[in-house]
Amino acid sequence: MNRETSVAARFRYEGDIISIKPIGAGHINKTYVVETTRDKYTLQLINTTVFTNPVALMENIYNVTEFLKKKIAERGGDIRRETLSVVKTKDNKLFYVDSDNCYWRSYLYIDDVTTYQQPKNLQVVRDSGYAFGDFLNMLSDYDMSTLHETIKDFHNTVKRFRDFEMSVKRDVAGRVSSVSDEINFLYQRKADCGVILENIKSGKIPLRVTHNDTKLNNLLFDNETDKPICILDLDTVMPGSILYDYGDALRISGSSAEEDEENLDKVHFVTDNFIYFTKGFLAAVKNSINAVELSLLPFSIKLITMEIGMRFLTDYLNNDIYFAVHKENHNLIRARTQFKLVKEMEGYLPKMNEIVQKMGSEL
Ligand code: GN1
Ligand code: MG
Repeated sequence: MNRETSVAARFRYEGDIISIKPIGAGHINKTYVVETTRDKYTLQLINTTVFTNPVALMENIYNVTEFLKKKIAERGGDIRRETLSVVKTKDNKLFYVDSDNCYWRSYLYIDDVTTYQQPKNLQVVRDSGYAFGDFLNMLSDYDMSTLHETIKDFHNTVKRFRDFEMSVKRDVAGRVSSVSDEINFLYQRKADCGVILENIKSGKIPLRVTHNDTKLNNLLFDNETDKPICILDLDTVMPGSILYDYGDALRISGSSAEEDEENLDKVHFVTDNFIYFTKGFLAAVKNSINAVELSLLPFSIKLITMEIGMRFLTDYLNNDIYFAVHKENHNLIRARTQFKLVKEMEGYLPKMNEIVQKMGSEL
């Protein structure tokens, strides 16, 4: 019996296991789909280098998904398809720890769905804006004091900058001299890092329960309706700003190319996508967003794109120890696409601010 098969046997699955196949495009956890004679399940190996407290992590996910199920049931939705459902182990635990001290978890598999690495049209962009906003609404009355912080300072851009500076100083992989343009690019924008944090500190931006990893491919689209039905990857659901969710989503949904496109001539920030996503997002959060949040929407796209680019560059300098890499210079390639987007966003910022102000006045 191979490793995954013996792990799968520990979970409360209906029927006999037929196959276990790797799926997914995440950079952190390893994911498999398990097919049995009766059903399908997702089996995941939790990356405990990244999530150092998998017990707290699973507690968060279980509590949040149970909460979401209640909300979904109240509005007449399908609780098996509209949120993740944790499948417990045979001894009633939220995870299984194997003999190598690796942590595994499982969910019901949601079938007949599609994920997009890139939005295929403007309707998908708008619908995803609504879906991420709706997720924030559903969790707006979740007691955030009960959430564990699964990764400390996850969107603390100032701290991320310090980590970046440290990686430049240490230069463990001897790569610093070859990326001086990218390093300077970030130094020139150091002052941006504290903007959202300062507004949170002064109370102008409220903390809310946020997703914190709103990549388009974390959204499942129903094959029948082509509408988003479920948000995945709840590992980083924590107190945060809605600007993180909005900005991170447009980092991907606003780009003309994939995150690791090597030809930078193909990488552009698409302003139509910005408009459609924002329309969808604001339709969902119009009753809760405040004026400061609204005014910082365009800036947040730039800031989060810069932050993730900075994390890719930092990992490149640290010898690729955090994000899974699949080719040479993968993290550097990813960093460069992010910086290309940041540059274009900067050119569009005045216009984007104008558009958002207009949309805000029409809410
Ligand atoms: C990681 O897990 P995945 O691949 O959806 C990362 C995000 C980054 C993203 C960049 C826990 O997301 O923060 O934005 O890669 N997740 C974690 O693509 O670090
Ligand atoms: Mg993730």
